[in-house]
Amino acid sequence: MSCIYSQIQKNRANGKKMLAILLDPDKVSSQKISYLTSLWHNASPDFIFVGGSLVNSDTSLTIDNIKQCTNLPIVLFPGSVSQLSCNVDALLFLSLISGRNPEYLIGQHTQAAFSVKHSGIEVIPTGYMLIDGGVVTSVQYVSGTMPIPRTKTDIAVSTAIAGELLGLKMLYLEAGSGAAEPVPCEMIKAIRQMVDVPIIVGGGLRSAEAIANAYKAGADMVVVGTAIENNPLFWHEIAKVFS
Ligand code: 1GP
Repeated sequence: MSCIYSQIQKNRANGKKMLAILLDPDKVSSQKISYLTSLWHNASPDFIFVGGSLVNSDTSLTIDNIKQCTNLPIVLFPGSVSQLSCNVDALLFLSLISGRNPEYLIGQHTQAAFSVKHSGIEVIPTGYMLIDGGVVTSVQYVSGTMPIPRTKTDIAVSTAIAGELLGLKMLYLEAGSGAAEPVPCEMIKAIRQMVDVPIIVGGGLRSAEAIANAYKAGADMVVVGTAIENNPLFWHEIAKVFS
């Protein structure tokens, strides 16, 4: 079963740009989920991502709350094995390929392997690349990895190519949640020219213009978290990009 990945590939082939809203279980109450989803009547995101660098709340409970409000596909975007939940449509099996911490390259994956295999959940092996977003983000601190400098496009492209050669099916270019600056468009563009797998871009996207620029540079999907968490009505801004 690879429904979500097939959908992503199909959308990409049709030139349809995709949007995921990231919900961090620590930051969204059931009331907030209900309010957010109530704004999606005329237009909705393509996917809901659930996860965070460090989550103390019950991820499964958040997923249950989301399911009570919407039928949109839910994709787990876990910061660690403790966030594993099988009641989702797909799992981004993330390998932090920009870093050199074995724990996030293979360690957490080994711990999760049996549970994931037995669950039958759709697994999408994804190369996760942390790019300097102008501030020290939670993912940088928690993963203990150094982001790729914003100006080092050559390193980012080499890393992306290596990820694709290793068989990873998507690349997630991440400036980190709440980043001061999103992933540079020149970097997205340069990676787009050299890899064929779908590219997701997230972190620090706070305006319709920034989202449109990421798409224009070659992102197939963008992920928005903080801007929507802070102001759910930002949704109407985002929707304009698609109208
Ligand atoms: C974080 O890319 C996501 O993993 C979303 O980032 O919270 O900055 O939108 P923001």
